[in-house]
Amino acid sequence: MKIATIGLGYIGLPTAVMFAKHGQEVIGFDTNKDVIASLQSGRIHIEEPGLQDAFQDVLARGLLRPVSQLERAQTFIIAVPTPHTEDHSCDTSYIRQALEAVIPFLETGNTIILESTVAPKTTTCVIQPMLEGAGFTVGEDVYLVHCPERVLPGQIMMELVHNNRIIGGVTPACAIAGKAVYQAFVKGEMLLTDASTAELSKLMENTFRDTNIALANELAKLSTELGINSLKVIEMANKHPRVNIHTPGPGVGGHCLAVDPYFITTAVPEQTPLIQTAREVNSSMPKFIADSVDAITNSMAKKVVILGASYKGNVDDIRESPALKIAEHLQQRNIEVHVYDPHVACYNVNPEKAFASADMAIIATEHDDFKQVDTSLLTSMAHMRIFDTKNIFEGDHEQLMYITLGTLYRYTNHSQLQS
Ligand code: SAJ
Repeated sequence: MKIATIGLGYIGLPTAVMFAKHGQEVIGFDTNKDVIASLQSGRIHIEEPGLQDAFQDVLARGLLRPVSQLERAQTFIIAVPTPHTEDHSCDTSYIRQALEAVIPFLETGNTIILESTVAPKTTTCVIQPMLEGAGFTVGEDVYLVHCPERVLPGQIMMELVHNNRIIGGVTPACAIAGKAVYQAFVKGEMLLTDASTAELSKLMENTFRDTNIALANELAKLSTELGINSLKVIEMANKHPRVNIHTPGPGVGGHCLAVDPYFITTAVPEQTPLIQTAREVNSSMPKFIADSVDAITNSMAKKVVILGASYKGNVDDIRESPALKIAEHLQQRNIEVHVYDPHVACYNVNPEKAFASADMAIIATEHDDFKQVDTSLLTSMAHMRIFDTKNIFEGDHEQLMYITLGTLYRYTNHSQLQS
């Protein structure tokens, strides 16, 4: 089978590699010429464990060709970004452009798969009319499927193979065509359904997580006011066999949890008060962290080092990162802020400079690198304080003031956090 993947980002590239690794002829297309040039020279442009080696192998064997000009293929997989517009609704411009690029190469019998996360009904109300406008009858001439990606950055290569896969066909024949494509490597269950159910299932998975994290973040705030350790509360409550409260933190970032719930709320605003409130709670966390810095230091902090720029641990992705929002809040208070992140090139600054004379270090991202901090860096600080919003620090120092979201109440007067 010849497969063309359109969009070679965090999802499209690993997907292309995986098909090639399983013996399919794959072309990878991207409109970004720098990405194609880098891939053609053998270098991937994103950080993902295991991807570079797998990519080099299929490139060398001629199974995957990065191209800047599309060609005919049997299957076209669209994995381009679906950013949110100013009002947070789903911006379909990249998927529409991708489909326009595909249409001239389409032939009877081809399968078009949309992997990008989209608002409910996008496949049938946006994509299907474009194909029909080009003269194809979906379900007869060509097969249209929404097959949302569900992999977790950091373990994409494993999850692509082993996760269950939702295969949403516009017609039952489309779903069967989609299954035939993914059975090249998917070992998880393949769940055949219609396209709209697939779209909303994907959105609700991330909305479930976002809402649960909002509950944990609200718990962290209310426990700080009550003088109770929220992390201990979660530990206790989660011993119940049917309870799984997620973990509080500096907010929710990335291009999934912080974005997908809005695709639902903007589609049906009247019916989504809970989802909207959860988003507000999570979006309030960077300011809560900045307020906490003021409360802990009696608004005396002049310099703060933020450990981590990416939205989660051990990845280089800074999209919607709460760490960078904390930095903005602190800067607005005239605090000198240094963001240090060894995983993100533009924040891989000199740690000595970042720590020197700092009044506090905030662990905002759970990189393994931050489980320990060199004693020389700690002792170079003006005040040896670590505010560990991720509860990962394993080091110690007799002069260290170590604060988590669970123990924050010991270091603050709650009235300072009520703004
Ligand atoms: N976070 C918390 N507390 C938690 C868990 C996460 O504050 O208990 C924060 C993280 O720090 C991060 C954000 O939430 O800022 C999102 O992280 P994540 O690890 O939950 O998820 P993503 O965005 O990297 O990946 C999610 C996954 N979705 C689910 O687990 C339902 C992944 O499977 C999806 O493929 C991905 O979204 C996507 O592309 O939609």
